[in-house]
Amino acid sequence: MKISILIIIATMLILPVLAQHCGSCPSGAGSLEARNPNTPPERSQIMGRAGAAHWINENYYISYEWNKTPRIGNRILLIRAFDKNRRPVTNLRLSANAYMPSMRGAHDTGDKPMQLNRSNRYAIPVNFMMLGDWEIEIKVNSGNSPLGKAYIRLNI
Ligand SMILES: [Cu+2]
Repeated sequence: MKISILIIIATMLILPVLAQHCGSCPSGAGSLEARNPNTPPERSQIMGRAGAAHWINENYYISYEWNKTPRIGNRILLIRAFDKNRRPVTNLRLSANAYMPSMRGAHDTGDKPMQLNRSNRYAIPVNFMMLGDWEIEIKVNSGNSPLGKAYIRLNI
């Protein structure tokens, strides 16, 4: 009897702590890293929702947005990069490859450099020519050193 009460009390104390992590962040390990870059457990490479911070390594994070809601047709993928002090970073090199995971090879764009635009966003056009599952693989490099990859998954 006493033990079960202790368990209930312990659960009540732990639950709010767990809920904090999931309150306003996307699912996956990436969301935890966004809050605490010093203790990365397993680094998910799948990015969460648009606008959310996604840590590439312990020093840099990126966030993405689309110029318009992705549907059939051309869209522009825009990515901003920041250092761990939340300062915008423009000296990294980003590249992107867009493809349909269920149709690999059919219309992969290939790994293409993203262009830094005047609003300090790395930009690349993506042509969604078919309904279905899409994925964009983003590579982040500092000079010639790869820092990490990130993946945007979506359904058109
Ligand atoms: Cu296709």
